[in-house]
Amino acid sequence: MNKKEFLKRVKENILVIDGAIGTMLQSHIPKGTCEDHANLVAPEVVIDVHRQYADAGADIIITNTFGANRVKLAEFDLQDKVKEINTEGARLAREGAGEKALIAGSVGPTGKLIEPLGDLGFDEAYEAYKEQASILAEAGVDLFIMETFSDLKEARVALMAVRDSSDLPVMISMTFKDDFTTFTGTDPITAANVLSSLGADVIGVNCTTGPEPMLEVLGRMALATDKPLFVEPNAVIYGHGEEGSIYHVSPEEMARFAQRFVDIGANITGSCCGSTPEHTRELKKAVGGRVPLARSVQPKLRLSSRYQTIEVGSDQPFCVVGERLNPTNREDLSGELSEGKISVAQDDAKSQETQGAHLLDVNIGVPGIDEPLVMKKVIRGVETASRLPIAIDSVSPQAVEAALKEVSGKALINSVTGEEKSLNTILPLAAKFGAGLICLAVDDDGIPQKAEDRLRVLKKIVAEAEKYGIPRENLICDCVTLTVSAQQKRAQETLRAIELVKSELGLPTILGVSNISYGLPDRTLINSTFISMCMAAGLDAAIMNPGDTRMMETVTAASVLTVRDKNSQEYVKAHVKKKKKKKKKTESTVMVSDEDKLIYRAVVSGDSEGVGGLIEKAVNSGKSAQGINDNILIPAIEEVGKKYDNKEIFLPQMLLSAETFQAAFQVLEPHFDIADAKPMGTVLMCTVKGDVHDIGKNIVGLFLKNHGFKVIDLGKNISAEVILEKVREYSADVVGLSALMTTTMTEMPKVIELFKKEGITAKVMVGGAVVTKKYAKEIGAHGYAKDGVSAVETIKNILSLS
Ligand code: B12
Repeated sequence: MNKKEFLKRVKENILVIDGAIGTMLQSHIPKGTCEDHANLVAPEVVIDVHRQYADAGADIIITNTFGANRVKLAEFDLQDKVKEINTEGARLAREGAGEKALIAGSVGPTGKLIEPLGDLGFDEAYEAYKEQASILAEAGVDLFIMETFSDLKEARVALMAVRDSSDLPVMISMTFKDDFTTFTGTDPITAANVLSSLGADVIGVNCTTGPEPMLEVLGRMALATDKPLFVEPNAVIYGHGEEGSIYHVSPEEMARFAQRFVDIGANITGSCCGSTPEHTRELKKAVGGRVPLARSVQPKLRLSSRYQTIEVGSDQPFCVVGERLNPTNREDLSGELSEGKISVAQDDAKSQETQGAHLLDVNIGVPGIDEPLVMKKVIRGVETASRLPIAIDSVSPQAVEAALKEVSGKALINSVTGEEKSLNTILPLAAKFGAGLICLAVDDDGIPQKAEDRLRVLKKIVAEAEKYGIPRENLICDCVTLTVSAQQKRAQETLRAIELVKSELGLPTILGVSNISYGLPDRTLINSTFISMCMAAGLDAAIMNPGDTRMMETVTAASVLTVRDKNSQEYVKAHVKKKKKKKKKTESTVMVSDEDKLIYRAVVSGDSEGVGGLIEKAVNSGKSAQGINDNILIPAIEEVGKKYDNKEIFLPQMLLSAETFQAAFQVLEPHFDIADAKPMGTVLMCTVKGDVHDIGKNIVGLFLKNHGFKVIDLGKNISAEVILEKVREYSADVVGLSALMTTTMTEMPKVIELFKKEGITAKVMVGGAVVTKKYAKEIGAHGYAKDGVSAVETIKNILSLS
C-alpha cells in the first residue's frame, strides 16, 4: 500500500490490529518446529485464525511469519524454507482476511544478539531481514509490522533492512518491562527517537506487560516523536500481584484501556499474547472509527545512546561534547590505539561522563591504523564504559560508516564540509543511518574569513542535505574557530557567524573552542572567556575538555546568564557538589595492589580482552589462583550485580562483565591446586532449564574436580529429561543442580520428582544464589552448599566419604 495513503488513514481513524495467533496454532505445529512452519503444514488452520480476526473487525491482519527470517528458522533447520514460509504466510493472511483488512508482513527478532553482546554481525542480520522483507513485499503484503524488539541495536538494523527492501509503510515496536525500559536498558523516548530517525512510519510498544505500564510507555514515546503510535498489550500477565499467579485481561478491560491509549495519542491498538478474536471485537467496538488525537512535537536535534536521549538547541541546557578521546598529542591513547587496544579510550569515556559531558566525541586518527576496524572496537568499548551518545569524528568515510553500523543509538557525525567530496560521501551516510550531522563552514576554497561567507557555505550544505532527505532538525552548524594570536579580529567573525546562523538558518550551533587560544599563554583563560562570549551569541554546544574546571565553571555560570539554566538550578547543584567534594575523604580500598584493582576493574567494566594478560601477570607474581578467584573475581562480579540492581548498568554491560569473568577464569583454571586425584565418584553438573547463569556452577565443578571427583559438565539451560538421560548414560553418583533465579529454582523439584519416578538412585545436590538450605530440604534434595568449598564437604557427606 502506498505510504501516503496508509498514513492518511492512520491519522484519520483509529485502526485495530488482530491479536495472538500462537495459542490457536499450537496444537497443529509438529513437535520441535516453530509456529511459522504451520504456513506449510497446516495452512487451513492459519487461514481460519486470520478469518476469525478479520470477522471480529481487525483492520490489520498480521502474517504468520514473525520468526521466518533465515537466522531464526535455522534454529529449526528450516533455513531453506524462508521463501515458501513467507510467501505462504502472505497468501494465507490474504485468503483469511479477504478484502476486509490490510495485510501486514510480520518481521520479528532473530533470537540472537547483535555483536558484541552476541555473535550476529550487522551485515548478516541486515541481509537476513532484507531477504525476508523482500519476499513478503513480493508476495503482496500491504505494509510491514515489526514487533517485540528488546535490543535497540537489532531493531535498528532490522528496520533499516525492511525500510530498504520496498516503499511499503513500516510499523515497528519494542517491548518494555514494568519499569519502562527494554531488557537491554532502552527507554521509550530513546526507542522512539532512534526508530523515528531511521524512517519508521508508525512506532509502538507490544508484549511483555499488560496494558497498565504501556500507558506510561506510550505517553513517553509521544514526547519524542509525532509519528503515529501503536500499542499491543498482553492479555495474560504472569506474576501479577503475587509470584506465580496468572492474570487474564478480559476483552472488556482491554477495550477500556484501548480508549485510554487513544486519549493519550495512540493511532492503532491491538493486543498481544493470550488475546483472542473476542478482544479484537471489543477493541473495535470501543475505539474503531474514533478520530486520533492530533499530536505535534517540536523538531529538535535529539541524539541517543542505547540508554538515553539528549536534546540540543537554544531552549536546552548547553551541550558539552567531550573532546578527550582524540589521539592528537596523547601518547597514551595513540600508543594503545595503534596496538588495537581500548582501555585508555574507555577510561576517557568514563571520566568525561563523570565530569559532566553530555556527548562523547570519538576521534581515533592515528596514522597507519586500520581506521574502520579500530573505530568499531573503540565504539564498542566506549558504549560499554559510558551511557552517553557518541559524536563520530573522522575524515575517513569508511570509518564513519563502520561507526554508524556499530553505534546502538542515534549518533552525531562530526562532520560534513562544503567540499564536493565530503558532501558526496557523508550526506548519503547521514541519510541512510538517520544520524545527526555537524555542518562545518569550510569548502573547497578553505575556511572563509568573513562571517557572511561562512554562512553562505553552511547554506549550501543545508540545501544539499535537504536533497538527500536529511531533516533540518538533524543538522547543527559549526562556524569554525581560528586562532587569535595571529589575527585578533578572527574571534569577532566567529561570533558574528553564530548570530547569522541563528537568525538566518534557525539551526543550532556547535564549536570546537580551544583553537582560539593557540600560541597564547594561560590558554584556558582565553578559552573560557571566549566560550562565554559565544554562548551570549547563541552557541548551543562546544567540543571541549570537561575535565577543565575553569571551562566547565564558565559554562555553568554563562548558562545562568543566558537563561539556559532555568532558575539557576544546575548552578546551585554544581556549587553544592563542589562543597561536598572538598569535604569527602579519599576512600579506602579493599584491593591489595594496583594489579588486583586492574583485574577487578576489568571485570566490572567488561574488558574481556585485557583481563587474561592481567591474570597471567598476577599468577606469575606468585598469587594463588584461589585467592584471585575469591578476593578479586567474585567480589567484582558481585559489584556488577549491585550496579545492575541500582540500574547503573543494564543487561549488555552485565553480559560483557560475565564474559570477562569467564575469560579470566579460563586463564586461572589450570593454576588451581589439584588435590591427590583418587576416583571419588562421578558428578554431573548443570544449570537448570530456563537459566543461563553458569559462572557459579563452573566454579563448583572445578572445586569438585580438584578434589578428585570425575565431573561431567552438562552446561546450562538443561531440562529434567536431558538430566535423566545423562545420569543413566554416565551412571553418575551425584547430580549438582544450579539455579540463580527464583523463576528457575522451581525446576529443581521437577528433577527430583522425575528421578523418583524413574527409580534413579543418584543423589541430588543443589546450589546457586537464590537456593537456601531450607529450600533444599523442602524439595527433598540430598544436599545443599553455598559455595565451592562447602560443596566438597557436602558431597563427601552425601556419599559418606568423610
Ligand atoms: C553475571 C550475571 C548474568 C550473566 C550470566 C552469564 C553467565 N555465563 O553466567 C547474564 C548477563 C547472561 C545474565 C542474564 C540474566 N540475568 Co543475571 N546475573 C548475573 C549476576 C550479576 C552474577 C551472577 C554470578 O555469576 N555470580 C557469581 C557466582 C560465583 O555466584 P553464584 O552463581 O551464586 O555461585 C556460587 C554459589 O551460589 C554456589 N553455587 C552456584 N551453583 C551451584 C550449584 C551447586 C550444586 C552448588 C552446591 C553450589 C552452587 O557456588 C558458587 C560459587 O561460590 C547476578 C547478580 C548477583 N549478584 O548474583 C545476576 C542475576 C542472577 N541475574 C538476574 C536476572 C533477572 C537475569 C536476567 C533475567 C536479566 C534480564 N533481565 O534479562 C537474565 C537471565 C537469562 C536467563 N534465562 O538465565 C537476577 C536474578 C533475580 C532473581 N532473584 O530471580 C540477578 C540476581 C540480578 C538481579 N538482581 O536482578 N545474568
